[in-house]
Amino acid sequence: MKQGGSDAAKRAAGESAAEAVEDGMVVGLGTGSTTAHAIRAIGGQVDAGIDVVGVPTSFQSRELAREVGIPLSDLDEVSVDLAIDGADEVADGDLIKGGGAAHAREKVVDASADRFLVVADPTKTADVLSHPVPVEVLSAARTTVAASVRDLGGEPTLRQAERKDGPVVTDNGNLVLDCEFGPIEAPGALGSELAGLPGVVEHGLFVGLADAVHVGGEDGVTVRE
Ligand code: ABF
Repeated sequence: MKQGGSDAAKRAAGESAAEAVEDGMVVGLGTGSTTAHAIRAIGGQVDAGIDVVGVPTSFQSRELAREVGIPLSDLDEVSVDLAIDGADEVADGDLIKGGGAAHAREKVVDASADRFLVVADPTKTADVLSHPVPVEVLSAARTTVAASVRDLGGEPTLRQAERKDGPVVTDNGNLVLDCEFGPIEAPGALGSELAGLPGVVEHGLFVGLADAVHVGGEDGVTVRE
């Protein structure tokens, strides 16, 4: 995951996107350190009296939202007006996500939202997507999916836990293959190929889903619609 961005840039992006939250909204709460700034800002809005319900995308975002006092629900009960979420890489509004292994739930929530805002620092932006694509797979499918990824021209690596004592296991109980494809000139086509492989739960290519990208920087925030 690209993590070179400053905390100030991440904060600027997160707080900028949180300004789009309005009284009465249901807000999708993404995952990662940039979105965490948005969640804290929304918590401040709740403290100030705004009526908001959050739909978390991960254990991490659920815990933070609880900590800052955002009432929570899920997609069985509510529909999302606005989702705010981070990315590992952004190019022309398309994203690679999943550095936190939460991209399956993130995609469900982000894609369901009436409006989806991406929050990022300048180190995440690129002309062409080229970050490894995280692919969440059923444990039983890790070898067959890895072979299919190689057939598609990619190089898969099973994501290991930071302590190196075993693989990363997602909130859904699955494994993650980080798939290096080099520059991805046709992310929609690659996403369709990956989605069609038996045993793939979800991949981290988010194509055509974002409505705007808030990029924080030294001189303020640039919003790319
Ligand atoms: C989630 O967190 C992911 O989909 C993405 O991989 C990551 C971004 O984290 P950060 O904002 O900490 O760079 O949004």
